[in-house]
Amino acid sequence: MEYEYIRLEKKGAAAIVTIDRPEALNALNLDTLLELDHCFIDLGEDEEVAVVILTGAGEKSFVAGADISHMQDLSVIEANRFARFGHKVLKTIEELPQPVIAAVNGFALGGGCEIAISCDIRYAAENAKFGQPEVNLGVIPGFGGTQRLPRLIGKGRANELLFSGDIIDAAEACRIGLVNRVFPQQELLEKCLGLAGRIASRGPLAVRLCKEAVNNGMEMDLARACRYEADLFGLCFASDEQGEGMLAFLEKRVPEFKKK
Ligand code: CO8
Repeated sequence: MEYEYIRLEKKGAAAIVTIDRPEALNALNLDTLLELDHCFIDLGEDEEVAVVILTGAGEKSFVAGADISHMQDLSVIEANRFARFGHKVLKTIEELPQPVIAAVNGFALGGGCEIAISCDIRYAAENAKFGQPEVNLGVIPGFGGTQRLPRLIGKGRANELLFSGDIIDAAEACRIGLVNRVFPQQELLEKCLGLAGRIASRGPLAVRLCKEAVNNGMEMDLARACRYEADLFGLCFASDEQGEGMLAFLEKRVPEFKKK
């Protein structure tokens, strides 16, 4: 499929998806969401891709939210449908078999903050800004902000951002656990690619099972989640990967993992 609002590029084992609507600070309209959905479904099937990096075009904005001009005249039914489709796309990203790193290179507001939160790891540029300003528009977040944000940073801190619509800088976002690390803008992609490279060199099945264990386990009570982890741990022993990883350790060499 030819994309109009996103770009897909591959660098080694990493795929870089860039949301590319700089004229609207990369705001998410329906077509952009449709393209993201299609692209991430394809990437999930792509055995050559070990890690995906999601970023925005330019140096000013990651994603400045859902497209307000698209939402302005929606009916109740259409708004509900738009929000549901947004949820579907973010779920596709969240449940992608491979890890997804958000390279937050500027504004991550509203739907932009929500799409970053649907990724597994967030690295931010020093100029990045985060917030859920929907209450300024007379609406609530519709792409999971009231749900994923409190799960990520805790209810009290999430409520403060959600009720006030305050915008916070990258350092504050890092302090409250909304982003993992902050880098100068020029280093952001390189740092994300560095992390992607380290992840890609590890046991590919083990990395995927870690993601499944964390995501699914967090929806269970601790006892069930630990049993689930034990099941996945056992599953590792059905793969060549565990044999090679442990043998390499005992032979004091770097393991040579096959692609998934
Ligand atoms: N939607 C559409 N266009 C946008 C958006 C947006 N979210 N953000 C920026 N733009 C456009 C501007 O309209 C402007 O276009 P033009 O040049 O044609 O006037 C262009 O991008 C540049 O923006 P600014 O001139 O405003 O740039 P500034 O540097 O002055 O300001 C800001 C940057 C602070 C990011 C400012 O643009 C802003 O406040 N944007 C809106 C941020 C926002 O409120 N985001 C949340 C949107 S709501 C949302 O995401 C809900 C998600 C769930 C939806 C559920 C479905 C029903």
